[in-house]
Amino acid sequence: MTEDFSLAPSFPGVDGYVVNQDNGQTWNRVTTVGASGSESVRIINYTNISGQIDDWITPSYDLSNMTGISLLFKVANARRNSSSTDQLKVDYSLNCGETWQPRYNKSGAALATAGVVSVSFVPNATQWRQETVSLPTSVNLKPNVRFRFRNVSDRGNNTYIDDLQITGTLVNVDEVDETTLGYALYPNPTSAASHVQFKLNKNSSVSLQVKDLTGRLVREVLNSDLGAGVHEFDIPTDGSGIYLIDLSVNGKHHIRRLVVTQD
Ligand SMILES: [Ca+2]
Ligand SMILES: [Ca+2]
Repeated sequence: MTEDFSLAPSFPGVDGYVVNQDNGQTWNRVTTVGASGSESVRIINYTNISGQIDDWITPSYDLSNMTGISLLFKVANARRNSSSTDQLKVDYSLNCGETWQPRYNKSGAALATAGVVSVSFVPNATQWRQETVSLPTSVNLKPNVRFRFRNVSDRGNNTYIDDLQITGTLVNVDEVDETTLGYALYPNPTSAASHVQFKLNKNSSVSLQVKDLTGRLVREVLNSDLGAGVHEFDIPTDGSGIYLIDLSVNGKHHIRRLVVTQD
């Protein structure tokens, strides 16, 4: 998904909002300049009040089918003078903004893309910088992720944001099913019996088979219809070696390797 702010409803977004404590300068969508097209999001620090904090809380994004997630955006900023320290921070929240985790924080020369500009800054095409903010694995597969763009003004010069993008690896349906399934195999490695646990959200046709590495059936533990809920089965030992524990739910196979070490 990419947001180029070309359409008016894109900012602050359907369930996004702006926090502007002093009711003065704050984040706004502009239609006069952008890294893409002629639209972007801007805060005018040039006439802002030093120390003021303004937040844009983005809409919530459904990342329940994505892993290895990064937030990308383009930024443009100039310093009013060589001591200006306007700041841009980006945080994320997995609980609708109850708590925020910091992920990006630049100010002064590190934030600037155009050096020192003594008039109210408007970027040209070469004065945008691509930013890539990688997100931790705790964000993977989360259905409700918000970002907070926080401007802390030093009454320096203007900051612009454009081309907000969330990238990652789309996981296939099987993997999402597997997360729901909560397929656990423990202990592993084991010297004795092992256990399989999983959860069904509806009545399902289930088989549980122990196979060797060539895929040959060693033992069938289960082959029946099971109801919704958590199920647990013992896997008896069949001697030292590596086994494939094949849990099939309604024809979809979920395979784990089990290492057995016996004296
Ligand atoms: Ca403000
Ligand atoms: Ca744009």
